[in-house]
Amino acid sequence: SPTAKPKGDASKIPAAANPLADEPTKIASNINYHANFSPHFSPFKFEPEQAYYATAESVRDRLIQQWNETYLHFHKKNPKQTYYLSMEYLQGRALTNAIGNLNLQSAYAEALNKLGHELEAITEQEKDAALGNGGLGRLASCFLDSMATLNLPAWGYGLRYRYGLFKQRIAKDGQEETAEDWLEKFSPWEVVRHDVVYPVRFFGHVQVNPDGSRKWVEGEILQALAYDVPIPGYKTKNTISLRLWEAKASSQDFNLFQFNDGQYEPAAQLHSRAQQICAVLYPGDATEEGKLLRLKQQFFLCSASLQDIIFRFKERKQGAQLKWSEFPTKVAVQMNDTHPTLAIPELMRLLLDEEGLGWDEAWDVTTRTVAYTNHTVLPEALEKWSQTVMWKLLPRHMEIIQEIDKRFIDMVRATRTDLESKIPGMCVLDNNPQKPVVRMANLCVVSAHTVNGVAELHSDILKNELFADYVSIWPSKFQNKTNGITPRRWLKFCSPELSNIITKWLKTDEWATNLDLLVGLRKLADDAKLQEEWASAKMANKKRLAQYVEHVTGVKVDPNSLFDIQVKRIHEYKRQLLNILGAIYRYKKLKEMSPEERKKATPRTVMLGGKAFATYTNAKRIVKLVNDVGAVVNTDPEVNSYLKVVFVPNYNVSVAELLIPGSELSQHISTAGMEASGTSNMKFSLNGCLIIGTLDGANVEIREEIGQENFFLFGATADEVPKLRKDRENGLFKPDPRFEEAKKFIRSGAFGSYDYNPLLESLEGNSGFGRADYFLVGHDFAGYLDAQARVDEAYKDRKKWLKMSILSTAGSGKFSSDRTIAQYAKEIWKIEECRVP
Ligand code: NBG
Repeated sequence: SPTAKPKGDASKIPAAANPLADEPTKIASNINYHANFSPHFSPFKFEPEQAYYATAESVRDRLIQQWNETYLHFHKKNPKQTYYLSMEYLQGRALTNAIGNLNLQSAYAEALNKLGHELEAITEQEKDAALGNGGLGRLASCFLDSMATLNLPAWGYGLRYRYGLFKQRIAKDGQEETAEDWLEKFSPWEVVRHDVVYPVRFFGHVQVNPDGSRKWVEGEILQALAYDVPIPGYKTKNTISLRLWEAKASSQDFNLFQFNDGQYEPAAQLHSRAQQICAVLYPGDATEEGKLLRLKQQFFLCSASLQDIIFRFKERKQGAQLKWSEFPTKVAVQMNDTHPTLAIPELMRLLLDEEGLGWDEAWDVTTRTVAYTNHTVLPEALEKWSQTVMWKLLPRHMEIIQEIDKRFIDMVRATRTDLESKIPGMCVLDNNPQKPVVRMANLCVVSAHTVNGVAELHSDILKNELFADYVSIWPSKFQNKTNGITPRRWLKFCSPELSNIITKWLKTDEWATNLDLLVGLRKLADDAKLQEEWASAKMANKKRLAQYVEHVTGVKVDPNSLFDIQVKRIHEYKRQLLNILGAIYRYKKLKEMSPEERKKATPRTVMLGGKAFATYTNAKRIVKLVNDVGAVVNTDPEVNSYLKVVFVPNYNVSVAELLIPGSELSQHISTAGMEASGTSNMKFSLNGCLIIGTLDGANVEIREEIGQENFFLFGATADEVPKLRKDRENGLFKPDPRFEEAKKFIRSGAFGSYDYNPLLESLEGNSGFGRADYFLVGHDFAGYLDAQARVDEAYKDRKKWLKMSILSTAGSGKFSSDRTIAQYAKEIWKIEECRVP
């Protein structure tokens, strides 16, 4: 068992390299080998940190072995392969996942015991790889896990940011950000490929050759160097790659003459500019510099990846004649949102200018290769790049984009006169002289063979609203692919207690790769014995979480209270404000009750967590408010056994792995129509947590799957939202008195003297969008409180609650990312399994 107390002594275990060791004694020797001979630490120390690195390296040995076999197998079979292009991956920790996928959990636990360590403590040493912001990045990581597990020929490409998503600390004035140094020592999970290097150009100009062909020349050239992170599939040999690019300058770019002359900084100018490219994830883009850097990052990813893809296409021809028309039968490129849109003009440029294809042929190849996933309809998140900046940085690409746009407009004029008036909104370039921009989503829709949304409701909104005009031209281009999550990380490994119970009652552990099997729990949901086991697993997870909460916040929470959790990026549309206003109202009512009345209340622990973008002022005010409310409520002896409000700092993948298994209720309460899908809703539901939520994103489908009687629904629907907003602007909205009461309570100074007026005004007068309560917190408040009252009632009936909890898990089969990825493979990429024998 992984929790057996360590009794071993590393000095008694011989050090021997053996990457394929799979029984405890040999694994221990292999770990010891790394502890002694890897060049990172002094050999005489074997503290948990060294033990972690040595353990990780021993696992990596095996993964490299499997990675090599997989690469060779793909090379030999030469199947069509998918390349997933994403600016973000939220990988989290890798050790538990890797040994779990390799099915070596107990062997490693025992090996570490022999060496005097405990696996659980060792895994805690690992830093989170947070190369992403939120759901979009975590989705990409779940997808990689499923691609490997389904034995698909598929890879991910991304950037190797030096600093990932910032670390969040809660100080007196609210959130503070510090750099997250995930590479501080080194990452044992990456393998640098010194032989995989491509030049990437910026700036320069277009040169016209005597034969009329065009070429992008001069400017500055940086080198893209590949780092491979091996991604093991679950119970399969297939191990795929997440290839991350790092920017470097070459040695010729170092001006030795200048350096010897004492001009140290100019001498290494290009080196320092190269370092900037991959320095941080999503740098703030409020400044011109910031924008240019972000655009450089995007192009860097696209150019390096496409050169690598083309290289592999040629390599795998193995002497046969090169036929470009076959490229789309070997290559599928998936663009994760518009961030990698430059893959389109870059592929066109490589085909036109480097490979000498004609426009029609190059366009045919490109459009049959690329597909686009949209992840948001929020206008401020739809990328638009300044044409001026683009002309400067990527002059040849701008020529190509202009030509794509011109041909699109010509085609519409020639075939669809009825759409003439729609052209200004549909075309790629917005030539408004004040602010000429390139609309990246339009470029994607015009060029991709398939466009998909990430939940049914979201895909419908794309088809009926955002992209409606294109649908009439290309009706079959648009698809839905409801998001999913990997059941390995998000149930099997993060909640072994619950997993074991599920395996025991279903009499199989196959649910980990065939999540639909969970439906077998439905007929058992009333079983008193199962309910008791279920409750005890939940309690164990709640206790573990309570310990963690106390450790990071100092607040003691009662595992017997209802654990109510909302964790996600802080954003007004996600409505953490609705949650905290509800908690404030609850607090006020508890205060007003007599001690007798209070005894009837359902005790709650409300936990919130999430990072606010550093320059998003209202989001930061919300963080501050939650913390201020917590400070008052948690120290109020009259009510604090009935209500606690905790802000869990620095929410990330590892923290999620603790929170989700310990949750009983979670909040997914965005304004309907605004959350494209949500994926944590799926993780909570899979872990037997009930949802209070709106009819938004994937909530709609979750509710369908688990049954409406097991879902606490409230709020306006997406259809109703536009009219409600109008009514609100026209002064037709009558707020529920409870809403007024909660706001007034804040204004009374009950939670301190911080100026909450700007935040409260966003619910009344002018919000950041120039419209009153754009997110309809006021409108939905009453329904929200009523739904919460239903939660309180339901929780009092323990049997009923446990049944609902079991039914949540039972109904979550659809939300496996294995299902999602199988659909992408079949319906968009047209790729097939390629299993390593
Ligand atoms: C996010 C949506 C989420 C969705 C994830 C993954 C962006 C641009 N979009 O609702 O807000 O779950 O993408 O699809 O980050």
